[in-house]
Amino acid sequence: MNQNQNIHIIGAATAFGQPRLGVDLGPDAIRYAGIVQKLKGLGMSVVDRGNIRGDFDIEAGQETDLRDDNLLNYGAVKRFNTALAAEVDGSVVNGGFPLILGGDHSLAIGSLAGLRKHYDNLGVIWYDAHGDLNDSRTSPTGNIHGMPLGISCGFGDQALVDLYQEGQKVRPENVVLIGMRDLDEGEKAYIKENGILTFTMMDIRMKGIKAVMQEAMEHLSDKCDGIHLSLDVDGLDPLETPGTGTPVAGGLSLSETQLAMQILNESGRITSMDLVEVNPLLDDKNMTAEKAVEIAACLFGKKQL
Ligand code: NNH
Ligand code: MN
Ligand code: MN
Ligand code: MN
Repeated sequence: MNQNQNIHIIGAATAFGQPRLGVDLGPDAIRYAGIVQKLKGLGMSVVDRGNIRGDFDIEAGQETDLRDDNLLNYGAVKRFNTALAAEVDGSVVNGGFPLILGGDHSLAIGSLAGLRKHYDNLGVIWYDAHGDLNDSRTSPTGNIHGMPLGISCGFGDQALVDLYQEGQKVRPENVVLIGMRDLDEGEKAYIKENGILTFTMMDIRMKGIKAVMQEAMEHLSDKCDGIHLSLDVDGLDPLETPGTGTPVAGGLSLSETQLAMQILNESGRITSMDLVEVNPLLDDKNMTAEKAVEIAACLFGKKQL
């Protein structure tokens, strides 16, 4: 990344967006896997701004209040993301590249809300098995981690849409979906209605990840004033990243992801990143956090030779 080497690590220790505990330990798992040393070793300046924890009650265990309107842990998600948005906003104010470690993907509501203060035409690359474009009516689960991109596009619960700053944070035409293979029916309809540029796994198998990443950047480069990468580790195949709550077979390999990150690095256009859904309690030897560190390293310029 040539334009901003001042990385601010923000630990988003949330599990509120889904029912499985342990994903709130993701940020520390990624730290234990050595992210700070790895990025410093690439010549980056790295400041660890610690964790945002929200009002998680470890003794009581997680409250799982599924509201009648199909939004799990609604209040906790809203409070958590308001705090995260302020932290991300502050990071950009201070000249940082926000690197948000998760934590479940509902945290993207907060990261995109904080970024909105600084970008009028933010591009978003959503690297995931899922579209995260549900709202409470289309969601099969009520889990808000399946909704953050829809909410950020202005679709869904109004208080979440208006979080931190009123209205839509991202335009659907500035979104690119990569790695899709488990889209719910409502999400498929939303993608078609809004013409979101989408690369399913089948598209990636047909075209190759290099062409897909180039098309994604061509779509965003000219019109966007910043580009946010939101990378859910379940975009990779579960053989590579088993420590995640909703694995889906048939995903991207580590090697394809390394190449994708290298292309983004060479573009010099990525201005922030979420690295999410690492759950060390579902893992074998912190393998998924280690892959997460490798992915981040490639985004920041790690080369094989
Ligand atoms: N689409 C499903 C839902 O809305 C699964 C979402 N799970 C994710 N998204 N991990 O990335 O509940
Ligand atoms: Mn996912
Ligand atoms: Mn599904
Ligand atoms: Mn996701």
